[in-house]
Amino acid sequence: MTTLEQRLQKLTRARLYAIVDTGYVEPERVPWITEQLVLGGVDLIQLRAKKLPLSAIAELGQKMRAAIPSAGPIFILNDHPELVAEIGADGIHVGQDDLSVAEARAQARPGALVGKSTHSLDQAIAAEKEGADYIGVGPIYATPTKPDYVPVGPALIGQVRDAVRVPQFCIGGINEQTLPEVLAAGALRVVIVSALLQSDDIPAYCQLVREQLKAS
Ligand code: TZP
Ligand code: MG
Repeated sequence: MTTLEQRLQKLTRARLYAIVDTGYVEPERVPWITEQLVLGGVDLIQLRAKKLPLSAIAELGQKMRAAIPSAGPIFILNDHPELVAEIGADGIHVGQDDLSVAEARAQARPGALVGKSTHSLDQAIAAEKEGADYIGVGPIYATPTKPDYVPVGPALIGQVRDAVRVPQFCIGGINEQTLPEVLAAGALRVVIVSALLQSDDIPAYCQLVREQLKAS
């Protein structure tokens, strides 16, 4: 059994977070993409399926669980805490307009991690106070993956790092070209979505990014 404590330890060491977003990946390809991310050595993998019915999300989640070794990456589900137990996810991720951290924790299985998206310094501080185990901070740059959001810019990274103790994952428009600026701004941990999912060689791309993260 993986406990919350063990998951939190893994989370503290984590640097690279990948999201399997069904806006980029057809459901049939989700298991293969997940295997590629595991091979690449990412630390967290999230399932983000904004437009699929709950039954399809549950099915995809179970397939992803089967592809992610329990000693491997942390497996997070976006948005549906009530499915966390059924798919065997390690945690749940909620946004500003979703359930509170406490509600998400209560609905997910015991020991589940809860992450929360934040888009400003105030939201980052509030998410930590609310009890989030980690926060996402972004979008750092404009991104087609979340087109309606105004980018916060890299300057927010250092402000959040100074104000918040929970792990901060910077997200939005991050790729091998923008990563140096993100790291220079003080980021320790990043989420990469489209650049990873659209790469021709996902394990090699993970390796490249992990080397950049390690060198910082
Ligand atoms: N939340 C803030 S930005 C973002 C999410 C889910 C999308 C990031 O995607 P990409 O493709 O890495 O810019
Ligand atoms: Mg959400």
